[in-house]
Amino acid sequence: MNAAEKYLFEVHGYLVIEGVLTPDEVAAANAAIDAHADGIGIRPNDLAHESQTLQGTQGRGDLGGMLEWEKPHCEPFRAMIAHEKVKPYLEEVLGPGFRLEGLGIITMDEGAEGFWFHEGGEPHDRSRGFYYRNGRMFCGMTNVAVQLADVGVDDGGFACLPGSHKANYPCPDEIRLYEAYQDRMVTVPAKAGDAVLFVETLMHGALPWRAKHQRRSVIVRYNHGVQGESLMGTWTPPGFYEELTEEQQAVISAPQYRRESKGSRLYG
Ligand SMILES: O=C(O)CCC(=O)C(=O)O
Repeated sequence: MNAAEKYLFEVHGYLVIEGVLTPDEVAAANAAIDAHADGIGIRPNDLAHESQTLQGTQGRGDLGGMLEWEKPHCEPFRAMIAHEKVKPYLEEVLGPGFRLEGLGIITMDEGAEGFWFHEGGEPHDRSRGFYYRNGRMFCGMTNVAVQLADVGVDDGGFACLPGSHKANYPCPDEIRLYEAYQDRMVTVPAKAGDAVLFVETLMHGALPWRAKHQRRSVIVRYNHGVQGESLMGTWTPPGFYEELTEEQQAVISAPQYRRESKGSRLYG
């Protein structure tokens, strides 16, 4: 993560990482989704809430379970969880030993409804925090949205209020519902293969999808190494654990504490 990227991520709460996947890798992921398309669950138009501006003619689609799909279809998604082009960014914002919280695919066909703007730092949720201290950023849940289809300027899809990860006042409902100050929200144009890195505490949602082609976005969720948001009782490895590389295994291991500070020779 270079100095310009760090600056922009700290100020805005998100960043586009270009060219994470090659065209062949995008094609393999899309072929895997096509083969599992009957598993896409279309939501019952429940994400726009009562917003008049986020309404759509149909719900968005959700698809999961990709890490357990049969080979070769699980492979493009297993390759995403500890991707060498993304790891340096996650290490910078989450620290060493960052963990995977989960991943899922969002699909939107033309006319699909948007998603009300949620998160935004208020109320404060310690698993979704963001702060800067001792010369570096510390993030709670952080997402990498790998785009499997182009997102044009007017297509809709993921949108956010830049800088809202540092908000303190409660956000008025008319802003969350995209009924006021709409020009303050930004969508994030990207090419298939690019990834949008964003901290979950950034206020974000989605605008209705306007493009003819299907939106496909793989949301890969991470947290720092000591956070296990949904873990209770004993951690057990998933059935496919032994098929993963060491780096992939590391991101799905149990939460663990790793000392980061080298500020004093006593910590050396
Ligand atoms: O990309 C989107 O459609 C919204 C995703 C979202 O709200 C989330 O990941 O929490």
